[in-house]
Order: sequence, then structure tokens, then C-alpha cells
Amino acid sequence: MKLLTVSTLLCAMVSLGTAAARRAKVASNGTEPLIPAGEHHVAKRAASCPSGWTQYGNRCFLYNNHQMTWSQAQRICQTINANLASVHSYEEYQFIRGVISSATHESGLTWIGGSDAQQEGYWFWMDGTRFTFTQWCQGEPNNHRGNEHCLLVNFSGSKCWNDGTCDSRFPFICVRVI
Ligand SMILES: [Ca+2]
Ligand SMILES: [Ca+2]
Repeated sequence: MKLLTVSTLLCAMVSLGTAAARRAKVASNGTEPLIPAGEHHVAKRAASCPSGWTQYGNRCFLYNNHQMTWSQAQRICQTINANLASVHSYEEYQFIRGVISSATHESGLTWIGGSDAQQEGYWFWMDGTRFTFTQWCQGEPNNHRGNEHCLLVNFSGSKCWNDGTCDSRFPFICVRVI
């Protein structure tokens, strides 16, 4: 008899607990909320870059110090859902130079995603954005020996842009949109 009483009491407690939990899930207007309380802050949190990437606006940049041809570099960027970087303003170019120098403590030649390999003089960015801003060095792009179709930054003392031979090997910078 005593055991039965305890058992009945336990059942009642579990039942009450379940009812309380259900009441908590029902919103004040009587409908089930689409997003459980407590998860709202996840939906509202601003998007940010993956660990190790550096954010500028709504894009994330990643420096890779492996020496690669321009095409190898682009392929590596694609494996991490990115492209070789595009640049759209002087401020963004200085930011990218900062990403390079903070990783290497110098301003070395680095591939980004500009190329005129399809047709000489027609420059495109690999990420499909418009090629409008440029920071070419004086006399560049010169398509030296008719064989320069890929974009190098940090060229010469002015740290401007040069068209280089795509088969040369340099570190590179990937970009992805948040
Ligand atoms: Ca060229
Ligand atoms: Ca050149």
C-alpha cells in the first residue's frame, strides 16, 4: 500500500512537470512559437568570418603562404568555398596589404584574383565582381614578352600591381562573402 502511494505520487509529479513544460512552449496567443525561446539571439547575431579569416565589410580574407602558380592558388581557394581575392577600393587594398604584412611581417609579392588570360587586356576578377578599381604600377600591366596574365600585388617599391607570369609561384589571398 505504501509503495502504491509513492508510485501514484511520482506519476502525478511527472504529469505536472510535462504540463508545465508544454505551457512554457505555447506562446501568449496560444500558438506554438516558430523559434523556441532562447534561440532568438542566434538568429539575430551578425554574421562573422570563420576562425582564421579576417573580415572587411561583408567579406572574409585568408592569406596562404604556400608558393603556388596562380591557377593552383585559385583551385585551393575553391576548396574552401572561396576565390582568389578581388579588390574594389584603395582602402580595401591597404587592408589586404595589412593582412599580408601581419601574417609575414613583410610586404611580399602575392597573387590575387585578377586575370586577362582569356583575352589580352580584358581583366576580370575570379569571383565574378566588376574589375573597376586598379592600382597598377607605372608602366603596368605591360604583358612582358606577351606572357603576363595574372595579378600580383606588393610589386616594386610603390607596392602597386603588376601583371606577372601565371606559372610563377607566390603566396596568395582568398576571399569569400560572409
Ligand atoms: Ca596579359
Ligand atoms: Ca608586368
